[in-house]
Amino acid sequence: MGLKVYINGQLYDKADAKISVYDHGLLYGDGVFEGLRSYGGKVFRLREHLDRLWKSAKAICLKIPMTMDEMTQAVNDTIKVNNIQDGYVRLVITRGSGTLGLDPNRCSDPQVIIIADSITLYPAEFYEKGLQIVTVSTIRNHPAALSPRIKSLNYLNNILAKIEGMQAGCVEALMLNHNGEVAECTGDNIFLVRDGELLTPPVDSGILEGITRDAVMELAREAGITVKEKTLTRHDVYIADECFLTGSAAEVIPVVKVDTREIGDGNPGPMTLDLTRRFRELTRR
Ligand code: PXG
Repeated sequence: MGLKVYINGQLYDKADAKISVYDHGLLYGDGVFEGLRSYGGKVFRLREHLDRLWKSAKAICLKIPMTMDEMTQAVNDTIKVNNIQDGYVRLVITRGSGTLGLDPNRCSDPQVIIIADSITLYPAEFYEKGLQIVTVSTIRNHPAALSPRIKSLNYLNNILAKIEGMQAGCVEALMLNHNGEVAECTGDNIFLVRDGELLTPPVDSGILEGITRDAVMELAREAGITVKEKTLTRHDVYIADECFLTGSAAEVIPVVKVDTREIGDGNPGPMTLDLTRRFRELTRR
């Protein structure tokens, strides 16, 4: 039996799961999404993801045509019919099909799509040895143009940065904001360790408020580590003792080189390894 995709309350075979070419999600990237992980058949921090989804939708004046409880049920049902244990869930809300013009008011109903699939992880080697990343010239969207806090279907900013990173031989890329400060990576938040403290850019630096970022800050505080949301520059990255990234897909992954410069001693650091272990425990318990 093949994969089943949820669209507006119905399940379709993957090959028949289709959306109109007039949907403004396709025509203009007009819509919002979430990427979630499930562990042992249970979605990690589903409520937090739904909160963020609803806020993203509100920010673009898109009304999600169901309640959070209904969405919770739909997500869990979709995971169940697809027999997903450790997997990936993609939630997409599009503006709906409309006319060939920007006006969102001329669109039909928003389309609700839920895909529950398996997940392709970074190779284990990346977690053991750590990633090498580069700072790319593509800056993060100016918050006054399109706030990075909105997880919108318009991801070209991140994709262009990703392409730049890949052309430099890296699977992730560090993005700065319009002030030249450290923001985040293309699909991951960034953390530094310096003098035993955990540092990460504040939301004001123009980043997505990652669910994994929140979880890691909580875990660190529980472990008695001082956590500071602080404006960071590339200088801070270069002099850091440790560096790691967080995201639903990547979880916690060490970074050992940025712009060909070694971070710390060039190996994943002790706090990174400790927080990786704590995060695994949190998700697998
Ligand atoms: N920054 C950006 C720009 C992201 O897109 C994160 C940080 C990490 O946030 P979470 O909430 O996941 O800790 C993201 C998340 C995908 C995919 O399929 C992308 C993300 C997450 C999961 C899957 O590309 N981005």
